[in-house]
Amino acid sequence: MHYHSSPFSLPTAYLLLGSNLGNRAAILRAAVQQLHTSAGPVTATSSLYETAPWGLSDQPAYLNQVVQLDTALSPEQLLAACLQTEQRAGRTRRIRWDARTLDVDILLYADLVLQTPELTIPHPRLPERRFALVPLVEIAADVVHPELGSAVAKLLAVCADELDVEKYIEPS
Ligand code: A4P
Ligand code: MG
Repeated sequence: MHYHSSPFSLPTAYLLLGSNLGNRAAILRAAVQQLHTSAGPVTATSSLYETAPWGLSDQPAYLNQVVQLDTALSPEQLLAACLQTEQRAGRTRRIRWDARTLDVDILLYADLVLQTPELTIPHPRLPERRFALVPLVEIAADVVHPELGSAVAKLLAVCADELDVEKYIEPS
């Protein structure tokens, strides 16, 4: 398969990490370490952001972070690595959009557009969510959304989401 990356470089993927249960910052830190080992070298991480819950509002605030990595895994293998990292953080699935110790979603995978029952890339709700766009733009403002043909900074500029997204300062 060919992903239009340069001949000697691995595809670059962007993952969104989210946690709203437990020691959220520690859970995200451990997840970045694990993904570095299981999915490929992490080449950039955004700040942590504290974000108001989107979808089901009656739940605690999230911490969200975007991670950039170079990966030798296929999209399906990368999803498996994401799910394994969630499981190690003690994720239990109850209802959609419910509180969770860790959620790891694939936002972008090089310039791939893919839709299967298990996996949609780019993440279908990325353009509607400031909690994903703000950290993504912090580290990769010029990356182009391959379906919409716009830089992610442009998607953020026109995003109608008004929920709070604030940089998170860890209590010392
Ligand atoms: N799946 C399909 N495409 C992808 C992809 N690009 N990346 C499938 C990851 N997974 C993908 O996910 C269900 C299945 O989606 C996966 O097994 C995979 O096969 P899930 O994590 O079990 O379910 P979920 O997360 O509860 O549901 P959903 O619809 O994926 O929710 P979202 O869109 O992930 O939203 N508010 C704030 N502030 N911050 C958040 O991080 N997150 C959510 C979850 C809701 N509200 C939030 C946040
Ligand atoms: Mg998910």
